[in-house]
Amino acid sequence: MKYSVGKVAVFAGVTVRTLHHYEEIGLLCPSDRSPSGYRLYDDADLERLQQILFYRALGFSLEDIGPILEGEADTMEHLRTQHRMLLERTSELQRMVAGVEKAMEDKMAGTTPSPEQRFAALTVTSIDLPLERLASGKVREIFELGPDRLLFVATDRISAHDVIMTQGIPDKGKLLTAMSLLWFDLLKDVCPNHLSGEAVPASLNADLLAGRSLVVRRLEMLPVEFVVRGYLTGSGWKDYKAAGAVCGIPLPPGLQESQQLDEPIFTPATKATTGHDENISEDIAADLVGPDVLKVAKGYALEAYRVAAEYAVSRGIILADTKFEFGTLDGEVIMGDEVLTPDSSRFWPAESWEIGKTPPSFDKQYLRDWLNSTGWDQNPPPPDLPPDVVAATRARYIDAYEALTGTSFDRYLAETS
Ligand code: Q0Z
Repeated sequence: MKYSVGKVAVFAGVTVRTLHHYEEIGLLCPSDRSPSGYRLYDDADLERLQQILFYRALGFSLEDIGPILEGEADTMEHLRTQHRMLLERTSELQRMVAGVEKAMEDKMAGTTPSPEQRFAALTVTSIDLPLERLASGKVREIFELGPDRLLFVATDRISAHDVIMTQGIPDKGKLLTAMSLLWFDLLKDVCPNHLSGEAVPASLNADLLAGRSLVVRRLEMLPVEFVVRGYLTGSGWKDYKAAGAVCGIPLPPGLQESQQLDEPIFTPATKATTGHDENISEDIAADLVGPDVLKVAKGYALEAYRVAAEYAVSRGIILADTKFEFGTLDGEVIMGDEVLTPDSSRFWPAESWEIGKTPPSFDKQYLRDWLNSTGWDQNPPPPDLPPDVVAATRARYIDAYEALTGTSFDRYLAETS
């Protein structure tokens, strides 16, 4: 099989520009041209690219990778550097070991992995940094940079039915980070946010973090989720069916599932450390964070929802509901965490919205449908995701990003890596 430069870029999660650059510096020259002169990469080229990306992920410079691949990395200095880097990144190596073992199996069985399988090991599902870990979630990790700065990192992990899948979705963390940045920018006149605007310290391994990490101000987080709902779905629909109200807010009778509410409502929830968040009344939320802080954060959340939903609808997307998190710093209420990502919000393609039905999840429906088809009982361990499920899910995240931003994800990659 021969692959065009565009295909290879998508498979490997690099830009076409990067591939051209590798060719210019003589690191990776595609073996063939199509009759019309386009570059064509064969499996030997992909194998070399795979090795280049492994070494790059390990922090080697492009100048060093050529000689390493040609087998000339035998100076003591080289070895010392390698030794230090390998020790620093044990978990990353374990991931790569699994990838190499799979490649060896394929070689011995005489099978050629699909491009998707070949590059699956480049997905970032664990982050190991020489920093204290402040928190570790299903998808995100927070590290301490200093007394008043944190490093907020989005991995490529994905969960379904509250279980983290063994395989990640390549670039998912970058896509979610890009979306958060778009919204923080759009909401900058609504409320202050935790972005510090500072670059990730150069001493950290930039390749793994590029495009998926943010330096943020350390806040005193409020123990309440600031959920805003414009449509009746999920736990809001469940509570309404049971009690005719959500978080103590009575709603008119006769509403149907997925129906738009007359006005968006603020429906606070507690952050459960295990299991699911629990909807609470505004009075209980006021007890937890104080009435003055609650009033400010609630106002920010409702206005942020309004601005975001208006923007989304202009791009053909319904923002059904979303969850904000706030913290305080020197008495000021500040928006933190990730904002308006598919992990914290329900986005519906406007054309798939139908009153009385649950629209399919923009990002995870393909994965959920596949998981259901396997008969998995939703307890760990989850089944291994086949490459087509990973690829289809990645495509949905890219669709969501491109629909929301109107810009190509390739461009974001080129600008952040
Ligand atoms: C947010 C969380 C997790 C992701 C702590 N700016 C901030 N200052 C202080 N604390 C936080 C933030 Cl964003 C903070 N979380 C929630 C946990 C992964 C987000 F494990 N925890």
